Amino acid sequence: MNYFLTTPIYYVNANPHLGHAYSTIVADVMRRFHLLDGDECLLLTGTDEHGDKIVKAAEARGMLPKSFVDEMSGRFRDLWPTLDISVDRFIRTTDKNHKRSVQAFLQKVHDAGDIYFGEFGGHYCFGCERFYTEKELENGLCPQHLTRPEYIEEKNYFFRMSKYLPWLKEHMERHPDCIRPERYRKEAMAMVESGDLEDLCISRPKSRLTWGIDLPFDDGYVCYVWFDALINYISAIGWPGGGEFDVFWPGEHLVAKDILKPHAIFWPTMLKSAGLPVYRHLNVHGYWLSRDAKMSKSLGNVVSPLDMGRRYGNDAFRYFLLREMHFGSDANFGEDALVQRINADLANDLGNLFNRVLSMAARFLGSVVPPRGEMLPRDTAIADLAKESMENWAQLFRNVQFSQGLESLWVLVRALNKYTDSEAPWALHKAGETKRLGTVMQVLLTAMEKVALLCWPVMPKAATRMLEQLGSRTKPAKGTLAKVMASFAEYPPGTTLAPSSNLFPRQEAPVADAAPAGDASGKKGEHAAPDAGKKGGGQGASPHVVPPDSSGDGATVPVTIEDFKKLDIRIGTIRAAERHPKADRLLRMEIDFGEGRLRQILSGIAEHYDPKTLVGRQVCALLNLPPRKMRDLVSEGMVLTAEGEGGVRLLTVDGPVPDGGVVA
Ligand code: ME8
Repeated sequence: MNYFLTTPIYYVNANPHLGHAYSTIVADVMRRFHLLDGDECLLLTGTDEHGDKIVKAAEARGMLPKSFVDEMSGRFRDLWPTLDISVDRFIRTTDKNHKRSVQAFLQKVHDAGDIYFGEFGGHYCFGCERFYTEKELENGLCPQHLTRPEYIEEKNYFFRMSKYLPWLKEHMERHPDCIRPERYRKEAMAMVESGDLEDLCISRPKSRLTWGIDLPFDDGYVCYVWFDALINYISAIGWPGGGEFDVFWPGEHLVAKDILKPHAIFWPTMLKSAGLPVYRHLNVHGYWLSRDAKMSKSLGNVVSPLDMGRRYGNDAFRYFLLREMHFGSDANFGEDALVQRINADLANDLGNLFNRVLSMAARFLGSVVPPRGEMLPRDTAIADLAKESMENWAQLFRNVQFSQGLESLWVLVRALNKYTDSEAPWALHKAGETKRLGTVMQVLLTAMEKVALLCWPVMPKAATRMLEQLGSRTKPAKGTLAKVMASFAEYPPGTTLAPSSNLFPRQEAPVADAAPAGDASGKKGEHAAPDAGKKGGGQGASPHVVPPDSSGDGATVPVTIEDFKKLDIRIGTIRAAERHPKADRLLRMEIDFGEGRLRQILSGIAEHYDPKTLVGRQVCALLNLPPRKMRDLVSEGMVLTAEGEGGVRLLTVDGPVPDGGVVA
């Protein structure tokens, strides 16, 4: 199938911010997903360069509109590749071809008898570039910009939009998924049914504004910026005149709810009047909020997408945006939440899976994939789960439910970590059960290759690295999804694997970010805190010293010496150590802190240390934590560790210290 997707074309009156980046990243994710799904894809974005507010912004910079829009448009165009977004077409409304299309469109609608000349007065918001009715204003202010609109009265051209409203109503009824999620179709339907919609004023007299496209039938007027802008979706693919238009139209659009009305009401009626088919889907997302207010240029509370991409890596940033926002609802942007997601989902779940499996393959198999032996029911259960999880993922991505789609993929990631725990390849290796070890590693690698491919739409670079680390021959390309979903075949024996993997280093919490995370519709706290029981943080497991972060700015949370003194960190000697009988990753230690008794401490270091080698060693531990039960055993503190190249290492002292010695 041919798949044509558009983002809004962004106003060039200010720099791109997180909201623009989100829409364009989502569009890139959808394009990549459809490519894997076998579609011929075309992604269009661009800039909206006409209208009053662009002129005002240019004046404020002391520039002519043309040089101003040239510079600003370039900022948008150049940003997308730096966020790993692959754009196929970039349109500017000042392009000659676009102007020609707009004039052809206007003429067509005029010829159809759908444009008339009349007098009009209304409340005009320069920010929105549109008239508001009294009813639409909130306390006399524009609901988007919270500014007072200007009352303007003038003679103008009008598009007979009201003529097409009964048709539009029927169209929306006949195509229940034309606007999704459903709540926005309902909202659009309510607008149509309200009886408040009037004909659309589509011109501005040149006496007031010259920065626009001339009306073909009256050179005293320029075209209203929204009428001009919407036509970009077809001018960019060659309308009128065939070419890509014939191949790719009807396409689908992606917008935020701020511009629902022009896309749900103006645009389909314009297309109908011009005798053109309506888009397939209008996909509408919510707002990124910053401290509970819509992030917007005019409110000045914006987050720079480039900063976030640089600080945390594009893949992690993109993952966060797609996972955190339930498509259609609002979400608060918080750097704290971003760090939590990176640590929980990417470092603890996905990154850990790759690192432990590849490290074990290096240690036990010389990084060469062995053949697969007999599949036991617990192995086929993983194959079944992989199939189910991939099918759910694909269905949810098709329906623009990205957060849920990622969650269904993570069901598999987490199951693979559990499978590793329960099959304990290290124990199989020790017991010399080579065949079974081969099968377990095979199951893991086959499933991990699928996970890597499915990560590609959201995290293209990390997914490519994962596939490389797996020595995979699978390439993310047109139609790959069907091949990967078709079977759970043996992973090619003899493949050489990377010896280890460090895809997503753990991140530290940002310095000061009070913004709460979660869904602004009220569903807060959706993001999981790093799960102490799984690995990593938390008492009894190991709080790792974070390895130096190449992408980060090295920021830490400042504390006072008083804060530090609250921590009771001491040196003790390990008197006994053994594996936790019920948790493969945990070791149980009895440690002497000179208290006249031994303390039991559990730590998630079983993969990295043979318990026998630990007895007699001195370690550092944090003691004043409340006791915590982990798989039936109580841990009375937490030994400190650091994450090194070859795995987790215990913190110790470089000479003997009396047990109970205070770390200060
Ligand atoms: O409206 N959260 O341009 P625009 C999520 N030129 N998305 C956001 C956002 C936020 N806080 N802020 C902006 C225009 N966006 C017109 C469009 S289309 C024919 C003409 C994104 O620069 C979102 O996609 O104001 C929203 O719809 C768009 O930017 C508005 O961009």
